[in-house]
Amino acid sequence: EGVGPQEYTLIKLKVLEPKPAAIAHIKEDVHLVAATLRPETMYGQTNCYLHPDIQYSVFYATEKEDQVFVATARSARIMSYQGLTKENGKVRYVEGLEKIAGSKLLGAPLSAPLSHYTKVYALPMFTIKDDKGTGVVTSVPSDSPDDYASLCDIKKKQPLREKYGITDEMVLPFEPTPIIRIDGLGDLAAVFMYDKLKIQSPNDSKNLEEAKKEVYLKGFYDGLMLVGKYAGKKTSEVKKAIQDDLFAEGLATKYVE
Ligand code: A2H
Repeated sequence: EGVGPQEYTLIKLKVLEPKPAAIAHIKEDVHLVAATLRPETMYGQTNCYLHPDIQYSVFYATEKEDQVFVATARSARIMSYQGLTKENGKVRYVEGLEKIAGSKLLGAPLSAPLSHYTKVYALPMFTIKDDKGTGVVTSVPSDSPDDYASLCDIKKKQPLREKYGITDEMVLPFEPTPIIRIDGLGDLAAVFMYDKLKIQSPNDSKNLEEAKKEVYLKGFYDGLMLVGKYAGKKTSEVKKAIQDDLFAEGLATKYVE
């Protein structure tokens, strides 16, 4: 980390109806854009995370400005230098929405590319950093201990759901999907390590670090795809192909920072 440029895949999670009140008037398709290093895990998306207290920007994307993206202002500026907005180096915001707190977008129904759930929801995550990626993190609890820890937390805490207007239907039906098999860690590697280390909270950073070390390294190279077009192949072999498929269908775009 911190050494040279990091290349991410930006996954476009389209906001479905009913849209949150603050963005309901927007005519163009609105997408939460999540930065991931693991496009091959997108089959396992169960939700998307926003930090309730981070300020996001709502801005026009593409040459034609026929789409709207939601991401931090910092990442929007970077995107504008990578051909993702109409004018190089310029971000045009949707009027009045240069800044909006993540909390105002929580509970939004979303379409998550490749997920087996046809509709997922925007949920709160408190460990999101505002200076990395887009500040939007798509959640794959089968293969990310951080994502699983936050999902468990929201499932456990009814008052937390209530505080952010999250209904039970937006959380309780969603379970980690077996998408990648890892030798010694099974088909739900993040869940396996979470249980093994008896992790109780998204703030248990020491144990989460250990869980991530195990899951990420093995998952990145030697994971066996269990689902989708490339089932039976290794994660390291299919990452690029899955990324290209997402690009070709307009469901993702490249982002470097
Ligand atoms: B990854 P790196 Cl299944 N704050 O995507 C906190 N975490 C963030 C973030 C932010 N602002 N922006 C992106 N991320 C997460 C999938 C995934 C990811 C899996 C397994 C490992 C993994 C599903 N979430 O990342 O510090 C995103 O989660 C392993 C590191 O730039 C993104 O990829 O290396 C990853 O962290 C980028 O972290």
